[in-house]
Amino acid sequence: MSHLQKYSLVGVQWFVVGMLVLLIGTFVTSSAKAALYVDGSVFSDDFDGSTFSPSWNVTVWGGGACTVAGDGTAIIASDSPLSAGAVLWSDNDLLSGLGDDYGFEVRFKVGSLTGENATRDWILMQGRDNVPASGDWGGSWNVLGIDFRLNPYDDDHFNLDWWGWDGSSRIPSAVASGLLYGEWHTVIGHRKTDDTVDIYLNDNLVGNKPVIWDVNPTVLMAGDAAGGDAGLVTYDYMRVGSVVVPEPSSMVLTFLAGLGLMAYTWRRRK
Ligand SMILES: [Ca+2]
Ligand SMILES: [Ca+2]
Repeated sequence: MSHLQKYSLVGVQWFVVGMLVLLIGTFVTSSAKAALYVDGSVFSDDFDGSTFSPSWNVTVWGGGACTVAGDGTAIIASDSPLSAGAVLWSDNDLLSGLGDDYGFEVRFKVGSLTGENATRDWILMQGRDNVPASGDWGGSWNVLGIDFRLNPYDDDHFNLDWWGWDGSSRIPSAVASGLLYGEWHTVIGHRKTDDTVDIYLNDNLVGNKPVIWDVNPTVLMAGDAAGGDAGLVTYDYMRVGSVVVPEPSSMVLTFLAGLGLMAYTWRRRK
């Protein structure tokens, strides 16, 4: 083998090693990005089985319905008329003792949404201080901590909003616009020690809001509680607990493994 052929072969080997390291690094980086999640240590419901978790109270009226579909999902429906209602709300102390670093996560799919006005919106996942009594939304209650809402955008899309009607004609603010009906979406709210909430939509950070009233909630709630809206939303799961943030250590390990591989190749060549 001539010197020229030998050097050419060495070049190919280094190129292959370099490409391998690059590929593995890219794979690890992309999979690490998707790993942010809420562990469900405070509350978790995957809607398996045929009945709701005993932590939920179910209230429907005017033709609304809350059902466990038997395929690991829950369906909350108030398609028609607008005056129909359907809500899940937890026992009053479900979320007691959350501390100042916790998260909410929900995976859901929207079938339809109708809103009569800007203040009437679908409650995707919300914190409260209490729910007075079954079917009675008057009395003393407050939206606290975190409040994700859904509103219609056009025939095929909806908006993810923050902090909707709370007894004072509050208009929710849009966090993300133009989400597709019929597709699964995952929303995470990470309440941090700086008293703000990082909002993630499908693994992307899309907003940061102050903790509502700077107070932690004790009640969890979801659905249509208003006369001026309607909809059909399928829930895959809801979780409350610690936010697990991906660690960069896997990147470092990949880099070290790449270095080791190169050193081994170099030693064999000598
Ligand atoms: Ca309604
Ligand atoms: Ca599920």
